[in-house]
Amino acid sequence: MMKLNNVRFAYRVNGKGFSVTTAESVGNKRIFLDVKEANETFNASVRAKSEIEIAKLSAEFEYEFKETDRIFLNGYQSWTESYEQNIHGKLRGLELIPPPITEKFDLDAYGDYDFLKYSRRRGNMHGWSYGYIKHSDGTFDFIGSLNENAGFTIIRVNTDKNKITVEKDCSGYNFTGNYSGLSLYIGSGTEDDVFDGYFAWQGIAPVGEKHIFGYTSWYRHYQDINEKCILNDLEGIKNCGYKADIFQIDDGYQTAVGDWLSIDMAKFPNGIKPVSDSIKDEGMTAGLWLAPFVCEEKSEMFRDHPDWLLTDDSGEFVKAGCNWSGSYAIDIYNEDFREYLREVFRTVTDDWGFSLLKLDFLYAACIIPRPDKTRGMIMADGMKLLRECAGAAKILGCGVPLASAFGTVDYCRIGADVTPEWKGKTYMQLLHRERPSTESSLINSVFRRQLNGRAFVNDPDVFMLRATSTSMNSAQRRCLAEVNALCGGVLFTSDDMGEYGDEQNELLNDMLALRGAKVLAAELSGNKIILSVEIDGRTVIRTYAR
Ligand code: 9PG
Repeated sequence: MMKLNNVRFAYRVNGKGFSVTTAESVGNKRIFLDVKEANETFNASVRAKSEIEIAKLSAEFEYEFKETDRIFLNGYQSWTESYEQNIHGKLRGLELIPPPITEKFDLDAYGDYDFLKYSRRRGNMHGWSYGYIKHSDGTFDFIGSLNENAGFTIIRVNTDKNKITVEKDCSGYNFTGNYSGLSLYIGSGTEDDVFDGYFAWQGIAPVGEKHIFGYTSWYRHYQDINEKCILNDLEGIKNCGYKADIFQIDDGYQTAVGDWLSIDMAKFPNGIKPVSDSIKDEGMTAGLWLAPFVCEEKSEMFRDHPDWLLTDDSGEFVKAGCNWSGSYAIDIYNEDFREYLREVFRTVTDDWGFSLLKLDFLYAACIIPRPDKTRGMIMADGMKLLRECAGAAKILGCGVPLASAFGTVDYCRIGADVTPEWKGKTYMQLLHRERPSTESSLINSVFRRQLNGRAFVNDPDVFMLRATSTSMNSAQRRCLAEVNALCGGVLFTSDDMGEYGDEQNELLNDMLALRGAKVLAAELSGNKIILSVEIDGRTVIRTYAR
C-alpha cells in the first residue's frame, strides 16, 4: 500500500548544516541513520557520536489515492476539529481571521498554527500522531506513530501527487547517542484490525468501553458557581432516576486560575470540602477541574512567581490563549512549581476528598520546544508529572495533544466544548479549530470514537436536554445525546435534572439505553452524519443532520 520513496535527514554540527536523502540506512564518521522497513512497522532512527542538532527528519511514501477514499488526519489536541475528508479536502487554519484578531486573542496558541504551515491547496492536509485512509469497501490503510513521547509526528497527504509524508516534530533538538526518530505502525484491514493493531504495537492494553454518567458544572453556570447552585444540581441528579457516578465541579471555585488552594469564599463560604463531602454522601465520586500548566494574569502565581512562567527566545512570557484575565504557560521543569503542584494535588485529593481530576489546558506545557526536549517529550514529561501527583485519583484529560494522553489518563476529552447553540454565531464558526462549537464537538465524537476503550474512555463533552437557556430544538438535543451515548463513554450533563419534564426524561431514558450499542461505520454526507449501529444484534442506520 505505501511505498517508501526516501527519508530526509538534515542536521547541524556547530552551526554547519548537513543533509541526506536516502531510501536505506547510511552513515558517516559522525552519524548513523538507520532506516528499517518491516511487516507492519517503519523506523528511521539516528545515532550521533557527538552532539548534533536536528533540522529535519521526514519520510516520503508513494500512495495511490482513489476518488472514493476518505481521509482522517488527527487534529493537534483534544479540542481540534478532526473529521474524514474526501481527497479534495483541505484544512482551514487561521487564514480567514484578520491577523489583529488572532493576535489580540492569541488564537494561534490553542493549536499547531505557529509551528505548522497550513496548505491552502485542496488535497493537501495534515494531522498529528495517527491517520487513516478508508476505502469504499470499508477497509482501512492506517499510519500511526509509536513514539510520540520522543516527538510528535506530522502526517501530510498530497493527493494530487499521490504522496504521504511523515515528519517528526524535532527540529532544533540537540542530542548525542540514540534518537528513536520516526517509529510507525503502518497497517491495513478492518477498522478494528488497524486500531487494535495500533494500540497493541504501542503496548497499550484496552481499557474497555466503560460508561460513566454524571455532571459537570461548566455548561450551565460557567464560572458563576457557588455552594447553593452546586448543591441544587446535586439534588437534581440524585433524583433523576439513574445512579450517577461522578459529580464534577468545574472552573470558578478558585479565586484565580493558578491559585488552586485559594477557594473563593464569597462563593463557597464553607470552603470546598463540605461540598465534596455532600457529593460523596450521595455515593458519587467528587470531581474537580484544574488547569495545572497555566495561570492567569490576575493570579498570585503570576504576581509572585514570574520565574515559574515559560518564556520565549526574547524572554517574553508565553501566552496560552485568551481565557480569563489572560492565560500564560508554565515551565513544567521549574522545581518549585513542581513542588507546589504536588502540594495542590495532595490537598485536593487527601484533604478535600476529590478523586476525579479534570486536568485542562494541558497543551500549554509544550507550546515551545527546548534544545534538549521536543514538544512530544515535554508533553510526555508533563503527563508523567500529573500521573504522579494524582496518585490514586482518576484523571480526565482535556485540551491535551491526544497521543500524550494515550494510556496515561483514564478519561479524555476528544472534541471541542459544546455551546447552548447548535450552530454558533457566524463569526464563531470562522474562529480557530479549537473553538467551542457543538457541531465541531459532535463531529469529533464520531470520528475519534475508535479511541474509546483503547486509548482511554472518550469524553465527548456534555449532552444538554434542558429546554431553557439553549437555542437547540428537541431534535438537536436528541442528536447530541444519542451521538454521545453511541460514540463516547463519559456521559455528563450540566443540566439541573431536577427541572426535567417528560420530554427530558424520555430523552435521557432513550439515550442511556443506547450505551453499549456498537457503531460499525460512520460517514459524513453533506450536512448529514450517518451511523451504522448494531443494536441488540440488528444493524440499523441512524442519520443525524448537523
Ligand atoms: C473552563 C472550561 C471547561 C471546558 C474546557 C475549557 O478555544 N477556546 O477558546 C476554548 C475556551 C475554553 C474552553 C475550551 C476552548 O473550555 O473544555 O470544559 O472546563 O475550559 O474554563
